[in-house]
Order: sequence, then C-alpha cells, then structure tokens
Amino acid sequence: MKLSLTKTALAASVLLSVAAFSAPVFAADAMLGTGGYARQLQKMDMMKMLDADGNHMVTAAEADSYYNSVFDTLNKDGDDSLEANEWTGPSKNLKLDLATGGYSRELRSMKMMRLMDADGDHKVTRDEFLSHHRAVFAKLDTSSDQELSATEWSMKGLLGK
Ligand SMILES: [Ca+2]
Ligand SMILES: [Ca+2]
Ligand SMILES: [Ca+2]
Repeated sequence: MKLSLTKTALAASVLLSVAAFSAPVFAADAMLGTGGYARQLQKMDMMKMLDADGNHMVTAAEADSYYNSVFDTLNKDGDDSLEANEWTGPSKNLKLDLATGGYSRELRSMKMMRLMDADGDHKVTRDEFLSHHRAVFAKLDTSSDQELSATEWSMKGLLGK
C-alpha cells in the first residue's frame, strides 16, 4: 500500500513537471530573453539607437516607435506577422541597419522568436512583437515612470540568464 502510494505520487509529480515544461510562456515572470540577447540589448550603443531625441532617456513611446520600425524592416512581405524565414533572414545578412550587429544576431535567433510567439502559431504578429518589448521595457523600468535611464537600461539579471 505504501509503495503504491509512493508510485502514484511519483507519477503525479512527473505529470506535473511535464505540464510545467510544455506550458506556454505567459507568466508575468517568464523569461524575456536569452542571456546573449539581454547582454546585447543592454549595451549603451543600443540604448542610443532607441533614444530618438538624444536626451539620454528612452521613453515608452520611443521604444514603441523603434520596435515598430524593426518589425517593418523584418516584415519583408508586408503582411501582419513575421514568419521564420523573415525572422532569421538570409544567413549572411543578419545585421539590421537600426541595430548593432550583436543585437541583430541575438534578436534573430529562433529561441527569441519562440519567446515572442505568445500563441505558439510559429508567427510573430506586430502585437506579439510589441507586447514582448513592452514587457522588457516594464521590467527595466524599475522606477515605473515610463522612461529608462542609462542605469535602468543596463541593469543586469532582469531579462534572462
Ligand atoms: Ca529620449
Ligand atoms: Ca510577414
Ligand atoms: Ca504568434
């Protein structure tokens, strides 16, 4: 009796861990980026690219406008979403004019595509793309004033390991 209870408990915990493993990335504390992605994003060169008015702060509006432009650049066929071939592009030409080479490379990994594909249909819509970047912004905006300072921008350990 004791043995079969233990077996049942074991089976239940295996089932639970399988369920946890395959759950989509919806939780508020879900990973927002790979370690490589976080490192490249949080460089000052990247902050400057989002800071359109050059005042050393990145507002939520500047971030949205930047990521809309990135989406448009990647979205070669002009429909409403990014497909895998648009995401990764031709292998020799990962660098986006709007971003550093390091950031372009990390963004265009399939792992980052999967993290942004909230409904798991293998396409990243503009909404999915923007809401991911808004979540990144919110995570970095530790003072919650809708602006990122250089200190907030470069804060380590918030986005991914
Ligand atoms: Ca600014
Ligand atoms: Ca597309
Ligand atoms: Ca999707």
